[in-house]
Amino acid sequence: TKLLEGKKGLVLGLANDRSIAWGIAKAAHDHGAQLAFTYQGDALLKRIKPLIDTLGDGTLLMPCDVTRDADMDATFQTLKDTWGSLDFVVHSVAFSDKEQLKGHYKDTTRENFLQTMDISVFSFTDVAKRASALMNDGGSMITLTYYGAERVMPHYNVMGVAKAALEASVRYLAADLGARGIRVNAISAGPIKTLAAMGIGDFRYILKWNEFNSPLQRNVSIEDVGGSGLYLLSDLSRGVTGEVHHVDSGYHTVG
Ligand code: 0WD
Repeated sequence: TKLLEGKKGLVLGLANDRSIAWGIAKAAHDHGAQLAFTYQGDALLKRIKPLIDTLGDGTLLMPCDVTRDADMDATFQTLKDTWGSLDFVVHSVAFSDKEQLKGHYKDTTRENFLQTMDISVFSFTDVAKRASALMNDGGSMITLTYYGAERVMPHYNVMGVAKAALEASVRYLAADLGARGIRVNAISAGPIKTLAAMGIGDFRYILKWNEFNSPLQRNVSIEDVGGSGLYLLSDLSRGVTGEVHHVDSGYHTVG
């Protein structure tokens, strides 16, 4: 059976075929979902258009920098005009100056702290508010987080602080939207070699460390995250909200 047949979902944060967003989008598409994607700027369009084309007709593609209200307004207006309603959201967006994803957390600047929080935390709250307005029959929203929210990880710094705030937002949003049958959860993914991850200091070492030390003795793939994303987006997880679900080969149990 197709778990998302007849459902319509918005995916934010697709940069290329290594993106976690792509792993989740593929799983959702395989299970019958109709998808809309946003991309951050024209530079990304060239890379993601061929990916989107593999999903067939009816897929929407819209430019959207999540820090710009005008872009967010336009994105949700298009969704409203084209689809009229929405069933799920995948938020897979984060950013911090890579000069500050190494060295010490204490050296984070005010400017980068605020930008990191704006793109990586507030954007999910903003999207949740706007998307929930289009969810007439319940819904499911997921965002992506990392273990650096719970424990100090080398070089993760301000992004760890942002992910802690993101995880807290998941709980508050779950409480705000639960009465309408809208569920809000996070996936805490293990390290995966993506564009964003390559900006983190010593990332290759972190990958090796997780591979050797996690219970499953391997790193996770975007397909692994896709499977768990599918569960959280579908009715299989209808009793689950406000949860941070670890898809990390079990690393959080030992690390
Ligand atoms: O190890 C990893 N890769 C993990 C990633 C482990 C655990 C969690 N995550 C999280 C990330 O923090 C992020 O929230 O998963 C999410 C997706 O990240 P990804 O798939 O690892 O990375 P990537 O493919 O680069 O997608 C993130 C995208 C950006 O890519 P770049 O590399 O260009 O920064 O987020 C988008 C952008 O496309 N993005 C924005 N989108 C709209 N407006 C903005 C913005 N202002 N800034 C970044």
